[in-house]
Amino acid sequence: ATDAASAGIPYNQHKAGEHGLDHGHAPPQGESVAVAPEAAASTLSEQNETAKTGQPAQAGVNAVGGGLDRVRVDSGGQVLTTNQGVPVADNQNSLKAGLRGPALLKDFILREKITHFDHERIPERIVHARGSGAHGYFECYDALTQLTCAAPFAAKGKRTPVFVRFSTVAGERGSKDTARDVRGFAIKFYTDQGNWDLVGNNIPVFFIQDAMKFPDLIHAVKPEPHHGMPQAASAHDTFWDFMSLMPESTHMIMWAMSDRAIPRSYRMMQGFGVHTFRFVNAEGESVFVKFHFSPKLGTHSQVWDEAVKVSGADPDFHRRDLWEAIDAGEYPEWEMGIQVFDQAQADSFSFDILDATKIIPEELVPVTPIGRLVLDRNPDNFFAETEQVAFCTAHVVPGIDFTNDPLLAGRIHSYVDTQISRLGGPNFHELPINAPLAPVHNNQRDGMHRQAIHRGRVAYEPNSLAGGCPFQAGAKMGFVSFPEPVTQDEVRGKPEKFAEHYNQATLFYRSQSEPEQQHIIGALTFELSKVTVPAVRRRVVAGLRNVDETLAQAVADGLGMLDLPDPLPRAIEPPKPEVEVSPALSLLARPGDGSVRTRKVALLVADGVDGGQVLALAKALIGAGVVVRMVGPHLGRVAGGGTDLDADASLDNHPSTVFDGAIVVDGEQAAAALSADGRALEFLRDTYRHAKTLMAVGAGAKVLQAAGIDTQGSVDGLLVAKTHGAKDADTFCAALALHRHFSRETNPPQV
Ligand code: HDD
Repeated sequence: ATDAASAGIPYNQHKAGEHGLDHGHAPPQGESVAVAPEAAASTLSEQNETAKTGQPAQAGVNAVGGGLDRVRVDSGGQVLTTNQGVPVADNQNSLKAGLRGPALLKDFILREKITHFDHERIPERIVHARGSGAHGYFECYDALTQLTCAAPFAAKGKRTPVFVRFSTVAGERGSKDTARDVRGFAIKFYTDQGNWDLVGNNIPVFFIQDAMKFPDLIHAVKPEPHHGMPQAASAHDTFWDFMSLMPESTHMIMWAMSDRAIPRSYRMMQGFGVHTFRFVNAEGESVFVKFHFSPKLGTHSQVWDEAVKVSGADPDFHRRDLWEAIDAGEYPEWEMGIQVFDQAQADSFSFDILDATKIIPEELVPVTPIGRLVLDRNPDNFFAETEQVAFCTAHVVPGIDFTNDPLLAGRIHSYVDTQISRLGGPNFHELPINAPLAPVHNNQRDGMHRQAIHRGRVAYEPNSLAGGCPFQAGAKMGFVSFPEPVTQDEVRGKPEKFAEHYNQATLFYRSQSEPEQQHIIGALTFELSKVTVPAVRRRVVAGLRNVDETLAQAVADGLGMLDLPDPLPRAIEPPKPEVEVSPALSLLARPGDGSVRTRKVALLVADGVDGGQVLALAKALIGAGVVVRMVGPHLGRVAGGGTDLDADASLDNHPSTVFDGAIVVDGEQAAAALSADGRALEFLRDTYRHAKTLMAVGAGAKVLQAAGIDTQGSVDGLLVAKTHGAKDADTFCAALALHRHFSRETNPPQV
């Protein structure tokens, strides 16, 4: 070997061949190759997507980018090095005593590489482990200085950079996106007065009233400890056992069993701060405030059967959806709104505003729009940003303050605490994604992984040796807690109004549309059907009787219960609720802006399809902002009667569940081929069953018929045209904009 080396011959002449070095596929040694920026930045599918929605991604336009630039690493044109910056000559082979001899301990290059790899993983979040994030900004509509001195609301048009992370709660880091679960909606505002974290959910209430019960709640919903099942699911005994014994969870259960818990997209769900917070203005005056975020695209959900199937077809469904939309320049946007009320109003409500299991109906306190939240940049690196971002409810800024909500109190402790073990020490605020844009000056020192290099010999205050710096900001500039008077005895207990658990569960259920109510019944029936202990099922149904008798009866019927259990005893006589029905609680209240942008549509193709028709439809749909895929029996060329097509998805790799609608165009031969293909039939059946828009042109209708779909009658969202017309795409888009056609649903499904 030594001879070969000195003669300039590679140690293993065949190794290079394996790596393709002699096929011209690999970059030359010792140099870099220029990579086009698009190729470096995007995956093929993203480029494809971008091309399809017709808008290029805007690169790097984000204010937080400035702060992060300092730590961004771009290896283009750079030589490979160790962590000490030593250039590495050979990244293929470890150092050995002879080609077939033992590896050497002194191979610091191998050891550094393996050691680092061995420690790549950090503990996942104890809850909300699975999530996806993006950068953006909040833009204030008008100054809110009369209500708050918080920096984001200081001036009309003011923009504050944000990082937002969406998540599921129960599943582990690698679990599916489409589990039935609450979604986290956590926003880090990098304000010029420091970071404000609003750590909310897509549901405005919570399961429990007091942080004391949080570990119990999470232990009940997480996989059962003896066998570690089920993953990312609440449909199991321990969850429902706990729920049935905690009547305060009833309201939240209604939301969690509704379509809210299976959103179509993170971009199509609401966000809520959940707790009552305080706004405090420069004069020290305070009002109560609840935070709301409403998506511009409207609130839309999946149906359960679809969510189950998507979890197999694309476990990253929501992550991909968010990434691709932002990458395509289709920036998701929410309108931020507030409910503002004072102490006198709070005292007058039949419920307690410190109780996180209660909403304040919009009929009592309307939501006032105050700005917009826009996400316009994907992270550069998932781990560095989305995984390491640390949201803490304790992070508030002057102008925002807490209330005495006992759930919030526990949270103020928990989030900072959890980051210390998750991110390895108390300096997690120095990680670039967590570092405020506002300067940080204090006398906290040292700890694991300290980045800042503090100068001088003074690390205490008061001091004279450093001129008294850093000095106290004082009440004019600094954070001052709202001086809420406290006069009572220390007790463990709850206020009286906390004992009423059913009024708002009833309000929620009765405010849903008929299909939404059916979905809640279906979800409860499904979840409880997975519960193996009959007494637990009965106890849940007993609780439901306090919500709505027809709901309880329908669930009992679905579970094959012969008789209804007695209703659970109530702790107090329910007060008369202020509001009996609140239309705002239905998802249908927010249909969105009527646009079909970023909706995904499949054009089913096979040899013999009318290629000209496919292209005309595709062009018109893309023009409307739809993301179009040609789905064939296989990828690649499809004979299209003079206009050949290039199928960019297959019936195997893109089942119907990843689309919002489907079209089968004309072409006898193609229709025959698709009618004989079980995958195509399943595709259409699922599209129909999941209440999505479905169109057939000419012979395409035969494929629908072969799938058992009646094309004769008039069915919502089922469009059948004898011949292709110029208006087809418009008709399809009008139906697509409605998202779903629930009038088609039957129990059990007929298709
Ligand atoms: Fe929590 C994470 C939302 C109650 C303790 N929570 C976490 C995240 C969200 C929420 C969105 C993920 C943040 C991210 O993306 O990194 N949590 C809520 C909401 C609650 C709530 C809306 C009720 C209104 N949480 C709650 C309580 C406690 C916690 C009562 C404990 C007493 N939550 C945590 C935590 C987590 C967390 C253990 C896990 C990872 C993390 O904080 O950073 O501290």
